Amino acid sequence: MKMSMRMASLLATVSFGVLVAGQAWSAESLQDVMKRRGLTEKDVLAASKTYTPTGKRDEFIAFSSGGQSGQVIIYGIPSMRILKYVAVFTPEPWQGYGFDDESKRVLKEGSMVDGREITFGDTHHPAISETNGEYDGQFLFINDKNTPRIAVIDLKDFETKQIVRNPILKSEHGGTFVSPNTDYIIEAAQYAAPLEDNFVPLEQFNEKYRGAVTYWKFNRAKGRVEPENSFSIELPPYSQDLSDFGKGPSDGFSFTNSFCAERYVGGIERGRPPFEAGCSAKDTDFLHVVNWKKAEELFKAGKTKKINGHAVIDMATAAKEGVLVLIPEPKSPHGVDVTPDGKQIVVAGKLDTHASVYSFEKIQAAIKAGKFSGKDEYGIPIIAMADALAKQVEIGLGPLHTQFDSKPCVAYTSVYVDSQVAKWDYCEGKILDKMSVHYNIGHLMAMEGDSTKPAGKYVVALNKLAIDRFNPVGPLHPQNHQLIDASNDKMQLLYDMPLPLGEPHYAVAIAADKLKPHIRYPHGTDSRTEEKHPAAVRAGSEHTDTKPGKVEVFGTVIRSHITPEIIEVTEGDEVSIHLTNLERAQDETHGFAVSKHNVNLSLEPGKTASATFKANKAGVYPYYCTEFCSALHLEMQGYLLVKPANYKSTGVKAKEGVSYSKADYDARVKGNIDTQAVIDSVVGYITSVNFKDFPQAVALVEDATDQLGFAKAAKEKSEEFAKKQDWHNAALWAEQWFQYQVKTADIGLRAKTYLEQNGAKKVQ
Ligand code: RUQ
Ligand code: CUA
Repeated sequence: MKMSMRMASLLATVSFGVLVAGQAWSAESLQDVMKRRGLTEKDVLAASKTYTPTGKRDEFIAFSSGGQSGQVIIYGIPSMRILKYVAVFTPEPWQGYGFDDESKRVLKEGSMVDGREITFGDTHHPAISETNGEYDGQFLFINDKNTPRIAVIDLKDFETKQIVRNPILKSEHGGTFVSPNTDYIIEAAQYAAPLEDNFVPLEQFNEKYRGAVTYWKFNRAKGRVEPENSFSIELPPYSQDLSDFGKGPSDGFSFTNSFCAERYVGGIERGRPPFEAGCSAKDTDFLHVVNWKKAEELFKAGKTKKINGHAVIDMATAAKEGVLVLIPEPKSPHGVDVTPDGKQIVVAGKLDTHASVYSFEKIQAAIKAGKFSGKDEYGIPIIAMADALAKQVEIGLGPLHTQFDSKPCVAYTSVYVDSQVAKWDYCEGKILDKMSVHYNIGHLMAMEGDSTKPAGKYVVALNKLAIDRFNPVGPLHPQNHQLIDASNDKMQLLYDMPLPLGEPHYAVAIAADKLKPHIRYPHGTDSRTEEKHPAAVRAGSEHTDTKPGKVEVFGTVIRSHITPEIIEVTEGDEVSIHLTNLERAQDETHGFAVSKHNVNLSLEPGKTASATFKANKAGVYPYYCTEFCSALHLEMQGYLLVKPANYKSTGVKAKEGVSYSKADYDARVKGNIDTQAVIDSVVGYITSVNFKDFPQAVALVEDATDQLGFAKAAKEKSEEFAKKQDWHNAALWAEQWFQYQVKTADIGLRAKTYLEQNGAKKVQ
């Protein structure tokens, strides 16, 4: 009776990973459902283009700015299922970001400003690393508009590895954009300010306030930005906006537009009309054309000055050496987007109904011929608009950003005021289709739509307002990303996805098969340095170092216990807990949280992470695993005992809650022998097939073998106690032996199911 219950519990446990989906079909027909839910045929067609059955994957993966959340949002296309938020500029407890020592170091690189800790970021433009102008899926970069800085995310594990603060900007917007081989990442200023960190009165705006564009050098092999090899170009105080790198024929150049070339300074309380009036008064602003290859030469030749330790090419040098020219562009432009062939540059203006298409060939010809219409007040040569423009196309009210299709000459432009996406031909200069979106679209994203090889198929409208699209959740509404089928001549709206985490500005989407992330780390990895963690340990070598005032724990986690289970320290000690997750199986993450100490680690398979804190108050603090990792997840627990400074043990002996007899011991052993038979049959199956050809199964088998080894050690301990006729401890160790068996069987059965479902073959 007892035994069968234990077997039942074993089977209940192991069925965790083995459930095969197979719900019965309801009796309703498609017509019934359409009628009941009020769906049209068009709705059902749209649903069938985005619905992704369980177990099926998406074709594209989108990386969206998380706006004010300071994070990156990742979702799949066409399912629009959110897959992850990557913590970047803001602490995020689930990933342990800003809670473990390792990520705190990354976050601190960019968060300490003049003694103030910045825990907010305003992300705008993500960029995927490129090789020859095509997305390569290795790295993602993103900027913070508010505290100018950029971050590097490694797409091997989707973690933020580096944050670099801009040493001269006080505000930025036009980042991040990568050069065709990701040698440089652009970060361009927005609101002009002195490049030094001092106070300068606004009355000296024209003379002392400046914009700039920074070219961050990226070292691909190291996966890090190199500030010492990076430089900036000083720019006039024109409120620079978005930027883009040239490609193909325009490789070596970059383009940055601007929106307040009037250099107007508002001040409502000083009786002046607001910024919005003065900044939109003139008919044109300036497109900045930068020969960055030439600028790089100047930088390498030392023709720079240092501001806050950072190399800056001043405007006079930039103008004299032909690094910088200006071209008028219509009224308050926003997006500047280079066509996939690199021959043209599309600029769209918020207050102009046209998209202006500039010809790079014409720009080059004007520069070569020295054909300038004059200079601006800072001595920078200006090319007349007519000498650079290829055409202007009437798009609608408030065109903003442009993305490109896989079909030649086809572009999509977001139209903010009209709340539309316009599909148009930039070679012929004609509109092909228009579609309404909901509402007030900012950026839009085509698949790989700013690379040299756009993939077509879908466009996503990143709408600024949702208004009435979703169930109301209070005055603050989610954002609305709308998926559009762009594979036919006419665009079709497929799906509305609410995004409730900040206001995403730009997003980029890459073919999913270009991403090859790890499923586990090599044992004991510090994920932020990507090196072996100095505090990593293996099973059996866990230990604690106690020095006056400092306790350091070197522990492990594995289903379903934390080693150590009791940590004793003295009030006032600094405590560092380093934990290594010994698991190799996919998705076997453990968490680690300590009551009342603001500690939460995320320990993915193979990772080592640390928490350092002050145990400043005597007391009893439970700690536990925060990921539901196994049937005995709740038992994955322990105690941090913080003893008062001069605590003396009272010598009290613990009384057990329950005590076990020889009969209990015998029953457990009998059950364990039966369980072993189950395990043997699973092992028999696995070794009878070619499991070694399946890396995922191999990882599971390795984990199962570990657990079986632990089972053996627990069995030996139980037998030792039995020899001494200490039946209580013998029964407890026999129980632990069983627990290891359960885990072995659980992992083994997952491997078996995986092998069966993936066509493993019998071997002789
Ligand atoms: S944007 S406001 Cu890219 Cu249109 Cu940031
Ligand atoms: Cu480990 Cu829950």
